[in-house]
Amino acid sequence: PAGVNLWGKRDDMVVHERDPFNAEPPRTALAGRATTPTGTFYSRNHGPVPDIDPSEWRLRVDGLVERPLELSLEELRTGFEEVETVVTLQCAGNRRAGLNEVRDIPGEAPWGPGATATARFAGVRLADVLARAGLRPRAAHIAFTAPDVSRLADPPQPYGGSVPVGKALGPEVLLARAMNGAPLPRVHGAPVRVVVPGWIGARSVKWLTRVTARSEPSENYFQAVAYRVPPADADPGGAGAADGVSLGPLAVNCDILDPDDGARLPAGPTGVTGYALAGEERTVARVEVSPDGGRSWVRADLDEPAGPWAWQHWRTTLDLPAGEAEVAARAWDSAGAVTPESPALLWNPKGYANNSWARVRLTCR
Ligand code: MTE
Ligand code: MO
Repeated sequence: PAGVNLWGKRDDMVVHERDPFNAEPPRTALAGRATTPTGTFYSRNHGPVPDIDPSEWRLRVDGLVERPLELSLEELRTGFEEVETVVTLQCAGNRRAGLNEVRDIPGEAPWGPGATATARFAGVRLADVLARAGLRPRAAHIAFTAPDVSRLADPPQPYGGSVPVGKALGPEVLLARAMNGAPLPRVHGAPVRVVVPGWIGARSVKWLTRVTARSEPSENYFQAVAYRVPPADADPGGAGAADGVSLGPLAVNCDILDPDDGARLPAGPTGVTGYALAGEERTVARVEVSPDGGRSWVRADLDEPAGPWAWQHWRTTLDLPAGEAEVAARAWDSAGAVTPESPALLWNPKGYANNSWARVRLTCR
């Protein structure tokens, strides 16, 4: 059955593409929940979803290591300490729709606010597996490879990417086998995926089969060409794309999750909630919300995060007059970075990393 819930997702997912499967939940489905039910979690795929027999699956660990490894699922499970971390994943294309309003972005889906979500991931630390293999001194990057082949890469190429060794050795980086207390679903990377907290979702490689220690970043299309912010005048996907800056750590971001954009509601005191996420090694310091498109601001109350790598929900009450209202939100992180007002300065040909002020338009009666 080719329904929108083909992959166990809720019926009201916004499906950008069926094959490869790309879908996000409506924003209100993410509101007020520390973790996101798996059926609500966005799914971002560049190729067909592999169907891997767990008993056949092996993880190769090779490259600049003293002892190359080949691990079965059982060896991974029994040979290393089991850990669990609550992690917010965020696609670099989250909120691309806001950049599309500045200038058209051909060839990339107009993702809304829902290409981000939070789950409890369980597995083993990548650092422990790398310690078993023994990194050689020249190892500076850890590359991940998966079997799913994307037709976008020219020539077609399996998915991959890399992170610098300093990040790969962080205790938060997981080879995850479980999500929200259940075995990883197929669409989320079964049997094993990487989870790189605080970095763009693209580095959290699903259906992981190979971990390679290298002196240079991965040459995979999704590291070397895509997931870069090219010069603004570059032809998307064309020769200039690889000149851009490679995206890694997430910048502070913030969005309004309830009420929904376009909602009609009674005038008067109105509860407004959303999330803020500070990337890599930073925390959310402050969230402010505006009832009038950014002319005046109130400070929102921040919930405790479910862990150091998870988003924080915020809430406030605004007194909204009858008529049209634009509610905006902005956030600061612990390094003093703030989400920028306008998406115009952020526009880039692939539409990545929109962290401009969140805005929803409401009609109040
Ligand atoms: N891993 C593989 N093998 N293939 C992919 O297409 N997509 C990446 C990443 N890992 C991808 C992948 C991107 S761009 C994101 S944002 C996350 O997976 C999405 O993870 P999810 O589908 O579990 O939400
Ligand atoms: Mo992504």
